Amino acid sequence: MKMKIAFKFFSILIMTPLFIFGPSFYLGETEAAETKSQSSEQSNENIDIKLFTFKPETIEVPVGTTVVWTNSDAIEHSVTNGTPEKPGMSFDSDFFTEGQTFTFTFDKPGTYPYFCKRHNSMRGEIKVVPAAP
Ligand SMILES: [Cu+2]
Repeated sequence: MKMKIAFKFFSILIMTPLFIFGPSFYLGETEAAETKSQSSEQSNENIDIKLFTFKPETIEVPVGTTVVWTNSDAIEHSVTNGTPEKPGMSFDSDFFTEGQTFTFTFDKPGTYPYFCKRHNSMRGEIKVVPAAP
């Protein structure tokens, strides 16, 4: 009988540190996961289309950024990848009018020139750089 009681106490002695340290281990993992999700958080950049101009014309963004173009002219424009001489394949909003927006998320680093299909002098450029570590 005495041996049985001693064994009970012994097992409590072993279990206690698990109860004390167990949760803190889990907390550590949770913090790491939160930090990771914060660093890969995606952001938005806004470009205004006004008076036949993309404003700003050139921006540099980290990969994963979503760019939102808003047409503020009372006339249709497009946001088309490439140049009038050599259209690209990445994106083409087609024509959209005042108050409407076009949204595109840049998932790969690179330089993305773009233009308006109706007004070929309207040009812009998105430079996508690798995300900060
Ligand atoms: Cu235009």
